[in-house]
Amino acid sequence: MSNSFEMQRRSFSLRVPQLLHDCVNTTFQSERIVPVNHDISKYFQHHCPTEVLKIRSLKNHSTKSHRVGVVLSGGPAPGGHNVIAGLFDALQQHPNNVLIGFLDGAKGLLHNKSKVITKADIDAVRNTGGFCLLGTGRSKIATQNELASALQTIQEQKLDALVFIGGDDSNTDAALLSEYVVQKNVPTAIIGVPKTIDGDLQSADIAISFGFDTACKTYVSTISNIAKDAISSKKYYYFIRLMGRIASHVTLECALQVQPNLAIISEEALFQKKTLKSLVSEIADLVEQRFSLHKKYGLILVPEGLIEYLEDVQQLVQELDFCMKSLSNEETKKVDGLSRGEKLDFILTLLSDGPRECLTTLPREIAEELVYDRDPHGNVQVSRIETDRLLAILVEEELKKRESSVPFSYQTHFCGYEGRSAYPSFFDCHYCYALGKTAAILSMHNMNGYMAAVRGLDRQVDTWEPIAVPLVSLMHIETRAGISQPVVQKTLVDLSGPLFARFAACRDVWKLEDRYQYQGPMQFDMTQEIVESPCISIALS
Ligand code: FBP
Repeated sequence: MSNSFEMQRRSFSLRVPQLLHDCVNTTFQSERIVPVNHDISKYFQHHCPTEVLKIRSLKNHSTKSHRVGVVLSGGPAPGGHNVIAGLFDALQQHPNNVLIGFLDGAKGLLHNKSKVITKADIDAVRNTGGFCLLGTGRSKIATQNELASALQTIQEQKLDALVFIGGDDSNTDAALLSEYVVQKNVPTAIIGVPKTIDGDLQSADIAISFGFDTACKTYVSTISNIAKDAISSKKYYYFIRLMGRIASHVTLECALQVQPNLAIISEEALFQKKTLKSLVSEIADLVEQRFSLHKKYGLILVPEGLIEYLEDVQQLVQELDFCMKSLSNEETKKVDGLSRGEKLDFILTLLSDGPRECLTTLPREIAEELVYDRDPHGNVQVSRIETDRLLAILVEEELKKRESSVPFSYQTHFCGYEGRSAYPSFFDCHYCYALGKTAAILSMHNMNGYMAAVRGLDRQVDTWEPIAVPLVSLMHIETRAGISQPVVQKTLVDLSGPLFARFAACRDVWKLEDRYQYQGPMQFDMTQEIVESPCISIALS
C-alpha cells in the first residue's frame, strides 16, 4: 500500500531564500571579524579563519566540477535529509558534481564506507524524518590516527569538500580536521552544519540548531494530550522527562508553550545550588498547596540532564568515582564478585556523611544502578537514571514522612526518541534545505573551517540570509578526562535572557491555577485526502 502521507511530503515544493536561488553565481565575502579565543588559536596554527562571511553574487563563476562528501553524525534530528537534499540540488547545477555520503557517521569516513547519492535517493527522503539515508553514529575523529584515517579517505575519494552535519562534538571534529588538512597540504574544505534537537549549538549568528523546532513541537503535542488527561481524570501527577542531555532548552520551550504547573530548569537548579532533597521538598509543597485547592493532579516537566546539576548528587558522583577508582586490584576483584545489593552495602561504608545520606535516600534499585553500572571509562552513568520516576518516588516518600493526608498518585513519561526522528516541521524543512544549499556554496568555493548558517529565521523564508561562521569562533577550552582541549561550546539556558524571563514571570500563576495550553499535533501543508482519511482500522472495517 502506498503511503500517501509520505508521498505528499516528498513532493512538497519548498520555498528558498532569495539569496540562494542561484548557488552557482554566488560566493561568500567577509562581513566582519569575530573574536577567537587566544587559547584556541594556539591549536589552529595552520588554519584559523576569523571572519563571518555573507553572501554575494559572482559574475564569472568557475566551471570546475566538485566532489563533495557528507556525514550525518550523532543523534538524529529532523531535517537532516533536507540538508542533504539542499546540498544535492545546489550541486546538481553542474552536471559533473558528485555527492558522496559516508555511512553510519564518522565510522564510514574512517573506514571509507560510502555511497554516491543519486537523485532517486534524494527524492525518496525529501521532507522526511530520521537519518536513514546514510545512518549515523557517535564515532569520533579526535586522535592523530583517526585524523590520518579520515585524511586517507578524503584523498582516496578525491574530495574537494566534506560536510559534517552534527552537534558540538562532530563540529569539534570538523574544526580539528580543517586544521589537519591544511597542515598536510590537502586542499579540501571541511564544513559544519549545526544539528541537534537539544538546541545547545547556538551563537550570536546561529539562532538555533536544526531539529529543535520539530522535537519541541512533537513533545508539546504529547504534553498537551497529557495535560488534557490531567484536567479530565484529575487523579495523577504526571512527571514528564524531556530529552536534552545537558541543556534545558527543550524543557523551557515546551514549558512556555504548554504552561505546566512546574518546569524544572537544570541551569537554574545549579545556580540556586538545589539538592535532590530540596527539590523533592519543593514538589511535595506544591502537591500539598494544590490539594488545599482540591486538586490531586498536576503536570511537571523534568529536563533529562537535571540529576547531574544537583549539588548533593554531584558530590555523591564525585565521591563514588573516587572510591571506585582508588580500590586496590584485590579489592576490585572482591567487589566484582559481590551481588548488586552487597556491593551497594560495601560502597556505603566508604562514603562520607553527605554522599552516604544522598545515596541512602535514593530508591534501592536506583542506588544499585548508580553503584553498579559504569561506562567504558569506569564512570558513574548518572544520565541513565530515570529522573522523572526518581522524583515521583521520592515525593511519595516525602509526603509519607510528613504524615500528610494528601493523596498522591503519579504517572511518568519520557519524551525522547520519537522527537528526534519525527517528520520535520515546516520550519525545519525550509531551514535545513537552506543550510544544505549554503553548505554547497561553501563547498564549491573551498571555504575551509566554516559552519553553514542562516540568519533572520524569524522572518519570511524568502528573506533569510545565508552566512558562514568560523568553527573556531564557536570553541572554548574544556577539560575532558583530565586533558584540556578545544571543543565547540554548548550553549546553556541563559538565566538572564528574555526566554527565561518570560517563563519566570508566569510560572507562579501556572503552579496553582491550571493554565494549560493544548497545542495539538504539528501541522504541515496537507491536502484534504490526508486530513479527511480515517485510520486504517476504520477504513477496512
Ligand atoms: P546529539 O547531541 O548528537 O544531537 O544528540 C542529542 C540526544 O538526542 C540527547 O538529547 C540525548 O540525551 C542523546 O542524544 C541520546 O543519545 P543516544 O542515541 O546515545 O541514546
